[in-house]
Amino acid sequence: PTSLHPRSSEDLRHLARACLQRCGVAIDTSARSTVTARTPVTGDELFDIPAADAAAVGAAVQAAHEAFLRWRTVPAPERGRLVKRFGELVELHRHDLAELIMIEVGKIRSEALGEVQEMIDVCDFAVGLSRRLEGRTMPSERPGHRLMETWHPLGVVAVISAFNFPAAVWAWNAAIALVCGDTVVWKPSPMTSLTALACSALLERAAAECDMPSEINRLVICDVPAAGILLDSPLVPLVSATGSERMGAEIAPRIARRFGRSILELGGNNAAVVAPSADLDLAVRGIAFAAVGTAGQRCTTMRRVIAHESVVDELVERLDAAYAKLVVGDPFDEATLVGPLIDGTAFGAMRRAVDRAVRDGGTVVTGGTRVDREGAPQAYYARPAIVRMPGQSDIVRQETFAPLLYVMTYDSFEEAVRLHNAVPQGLSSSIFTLDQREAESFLAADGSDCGIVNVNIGTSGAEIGGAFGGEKSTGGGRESGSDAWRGYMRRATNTINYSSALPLAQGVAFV
Ligand code: UN1
Repeated sequence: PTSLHPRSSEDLRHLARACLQRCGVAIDTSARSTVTARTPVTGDELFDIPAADAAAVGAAVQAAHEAFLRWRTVPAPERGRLVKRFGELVELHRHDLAELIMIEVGKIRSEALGEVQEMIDVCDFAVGLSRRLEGRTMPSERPGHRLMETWHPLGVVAVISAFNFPAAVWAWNAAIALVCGDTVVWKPSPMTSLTALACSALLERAAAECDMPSEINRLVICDVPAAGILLDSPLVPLVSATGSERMGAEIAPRIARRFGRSILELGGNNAAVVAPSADLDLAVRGIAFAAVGTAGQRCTTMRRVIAHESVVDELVERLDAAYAKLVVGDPFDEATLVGPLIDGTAFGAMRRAVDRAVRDGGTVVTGGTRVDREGAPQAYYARPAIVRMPGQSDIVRQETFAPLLYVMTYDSFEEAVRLHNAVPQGLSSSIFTLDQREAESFLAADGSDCGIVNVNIGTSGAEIGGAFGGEKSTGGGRESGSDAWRGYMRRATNTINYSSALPLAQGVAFV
């Protein structure tokens, strides 16, 4: 798939430029204000790319709004044609996008390709959806009347995405928004601008090939103050944002103040309950992937295990053995399973969390230490950590965005559910059990309080066909599949009178 096997920052620079070029990105080197692309693989800077100032963000919103005024009347299946072409181009450039993700996020190839696959999948989903944005009809209480609802495009959708899924999260939002007749302004994480440039260029090419306006998607690589325009502009009816709980708490009231809508995907503190009957082979593999995949930097990453007292020792022993085999290192090495953390701040947070957990009475089973990469002092590789905890202390109740797994124990099933739900976040959850009563109870109204509840698989790696998102401090938003599209449209309720009388609802008599 690649002719290059990068090692040095110079190799990565070269590869990034080649991928960008193949995706049709021309970097304007004359720009006044810039951001610097960087790679966590070596910790070095790559090169500068142009950044948008507040005026440019305002102009992008205006352009996307004007495009929306035309786009909303393009028939939905026609809009689907554009998304279909975009999906084909993503498929064609699958390796270019994956390599940019490897360079900018440090994902291993298989996971980077998986992220690109998620983009292709959501395009497929959106294309089908473009022929079925269906509304309901309801019986009217009045004779000769009909009651129905129609779903209309909403307007400009601002997509604010995080570094960890630099392409797929935008694609979930953009593919659905576009078939819904919305246009998009995308503010990516400044850490993953190159991937954003490549994705946007491919969508722009799809638009040109389909004879559709390129302003249906505007990329704004900008700082936080400039992005404020997306939060405050009345031309942006919906902001779909992925990031920290802190970010969500700042932006949600600001958007609400102008009665804008938001779809929030914030922190997760995802757990697995491991019951006495669990198939431990499955549990060990499921937990290991969910806890250390993407170096623990998914919002769905498993951060807690709540294991029954009768299985905890064997489980921890087997997890320890599985962790010992994990190759931590350069994501371009085929053998690597755990790439770098995004930066030194992330590693610092992991270290502090481990130390705090130990002060709270925890015991480190494995990991938590830095793995040095020779000649790359700014690259932060870490051995994934497992810490056994006597209880769910404050640090366990927080999301630390790193491969750090806390293991606690339970005695009764009720206690497991109670512990499970006693965190602020509510994104993803799972139970490993062969006991149907327990599985069903975990899925029930008084079971897991998360937006995603799994049985006998881990917490991460959701398919695009379902609605993705979570409750409580995770923010309540839903993206991607199922009927999440409704969040990207406005609903009109229509009453049509086809009689020659004018009966009033609720039997009201008037003139
Ligand atoms: C995220 O980490 O922001 O379920 C998204 C998963 C992926 C998406 C994660 N499909 O792990």
